[in-house]
Amino acid sequence: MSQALWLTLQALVGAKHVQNSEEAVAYLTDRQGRYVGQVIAAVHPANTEEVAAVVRACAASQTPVVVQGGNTGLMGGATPSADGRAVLLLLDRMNRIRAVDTDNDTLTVEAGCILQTVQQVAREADRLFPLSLGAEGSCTLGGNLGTNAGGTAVLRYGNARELTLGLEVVTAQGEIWDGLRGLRKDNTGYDLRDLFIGSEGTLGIITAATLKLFPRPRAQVTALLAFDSLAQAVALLSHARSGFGAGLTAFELLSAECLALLQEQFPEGPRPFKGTRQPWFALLELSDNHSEAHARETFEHVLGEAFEQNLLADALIAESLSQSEAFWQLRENMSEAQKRAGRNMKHDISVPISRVVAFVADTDALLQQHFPGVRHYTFGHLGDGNLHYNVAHPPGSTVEAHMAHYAELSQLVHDSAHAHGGSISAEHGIGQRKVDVLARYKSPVELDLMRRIKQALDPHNLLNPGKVLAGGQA
Ligand code: S2G
Ligand code: ZN
Repeated sequence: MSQALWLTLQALVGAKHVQNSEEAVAYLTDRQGRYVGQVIAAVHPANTEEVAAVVRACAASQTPVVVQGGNTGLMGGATPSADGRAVLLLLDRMNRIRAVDTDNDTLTVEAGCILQTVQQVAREADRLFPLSLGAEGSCTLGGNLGTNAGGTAVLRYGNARELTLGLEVVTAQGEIWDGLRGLRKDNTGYDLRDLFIGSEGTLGIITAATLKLFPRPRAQVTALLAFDSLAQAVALLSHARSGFGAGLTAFELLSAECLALLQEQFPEGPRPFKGTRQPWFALLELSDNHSEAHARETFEHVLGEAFEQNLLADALIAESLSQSEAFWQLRENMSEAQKRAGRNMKHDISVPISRVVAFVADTDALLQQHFPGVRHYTFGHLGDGNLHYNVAHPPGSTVEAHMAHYAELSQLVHDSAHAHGGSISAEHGIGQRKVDVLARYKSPVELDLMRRIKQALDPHNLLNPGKVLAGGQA
């Protein structure tokens, strides 16, 4: 069967665009090296019609299809299983910019476009496409939409879902849904677009999207702030929200341990607040549509009030673009800094902002009680209530010994987030990493509704089986 399918796939996309597992090895391991898959074939279709034809051929032979963008995900959502039954669909050749409409402020791109390219195309049209995250140099728009990616500008612009107006999707049956409408208002039946976004390739294959474009800010002011407590940082966030309004673009938290790790792993990087003992820091950014002078005046006014109200301990305002970029580089180096220091237990939780302080205090205490000495690296998108609550091995222990407790320790973290009214996955999705724990935090009604949607759209469980919802592997 797989030989016949192999030949069919070659006929559909061209022999040189069909690879076996050995040739496709680079695509078969997830970014963190946790999952290794096997495939019947890895195919690189040139366009949506070829994607649809490949899906129809796989459906005819009941062959699972796993779609992959830039392979930058952290939950193993785009890695096929080791049973070798699936076809891996790689959208790297589908990277066309289909339309730029500055009057409608929309941009239509194919799923294989690298996020950084989409940002660049928007810039060249004197617009902003605001989705921004550490992996933007290699992640693709399709993957961003598949996981409803967040990143550092959610505070002002929202997740990938809020940035998307239309979609083109290939269904599990190999039909093409052309929903590439650039409409900001369209109330005509169920919202299929928002259903497919965030479904991680399990309901349909996103092949193109019509995205919102925004005015490019005339000026931005970035500062690195120091706090005597997390509660003070949360209070400052609230003050900045009311002072900056929609101009508040980012509020990224870093613990002192994170700052120390960054300086240890990137000794050539900036060493802000050298010698101070504050436990918490944050990167604050204001975007302004008037002028540099207006931005600066607003920023200094709001910060002056904050100092008067003792809402922060210290502030470094970037005096130049390069200093602002250095502050951002500090934040974006967090992933690499952790990687250089050795694997740790990553958590991508969200809680209501009003519960952040309690969540961190309770969970830190809980972990120290059960796993004395573990090291906390807590950072992330405080403005969205989304923390990367990462935990590294205690001094004197090893990564292997520490990671052996992943399930137990992560359950404590996830239970704590749940107890504080939060989520076990704020932006990274479920993938295969969290499939087995999802049922612990979702009601039977919610799980059953999701299963019924999956059953309706992909009754043979051929699209990315084993991801998001438990059941079946591919
Ligand atoms: C970020 C990266 C994941 C991690 O930097 O915002 O999404 O925990 C994270 O390193
Ligand atoms: Zn993040």
